[in-house]
Amino acid sequence: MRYLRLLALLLIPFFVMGIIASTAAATAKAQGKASSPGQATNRNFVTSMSGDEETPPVDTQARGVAIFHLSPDGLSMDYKLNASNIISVTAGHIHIGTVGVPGPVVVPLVSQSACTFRDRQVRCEGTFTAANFVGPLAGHPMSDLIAMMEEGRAYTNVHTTAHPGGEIRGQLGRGNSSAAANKVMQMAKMGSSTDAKQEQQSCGNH
Ligand SMILES: [Cu+2]
Repeated sequence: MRYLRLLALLLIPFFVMGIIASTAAATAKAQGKASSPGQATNRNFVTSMSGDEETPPVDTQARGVAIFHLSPDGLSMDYKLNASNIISVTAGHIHIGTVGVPGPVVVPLVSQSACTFRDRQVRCEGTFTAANFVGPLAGHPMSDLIAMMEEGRAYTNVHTTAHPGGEIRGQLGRGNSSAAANKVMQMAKMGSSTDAKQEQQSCGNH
């Protein structure tokens, strides 16, 4: 329960964005049906990060969440990344790699301009496009990243001075997204009844 409470605290700032995102996603979904059936249907990606998912696993109390929302035109991605119980954060990324497999960095998420660092916490917020892709994704379109995120071939992580290879990690993917999204919804129920109602409605659309 302590972990859940911590997660709830981490997640509360995401709810507003989540509601906007789910509304936008529902709208886009409705529009997408009529116009372009080949369009990606997943517009929201959520993952929770812990030391257990790192390779090799890291024994740490640090936890984090990352939420991504694809723009209606499919070209840019808004994200939020929060982590707590963490010190000396050096970097945070989207990497390519399936569960249990480390892989190359493709999108940097943590920077001085995108993040605020304080009191064992880091909070980041930003937007990226395909122009920000690095490593093996450089020069590729956003749709390639979406495919990787949907197919469980991408993860987020946060690096620290103590764990340069990554202290916490969370796999992105359909299974993980819905598991994490369910957690978000549970937190929403605990945190605010209004938020919970809206979250539940949007969850019913999936
Ligand atoms: Cu990384």
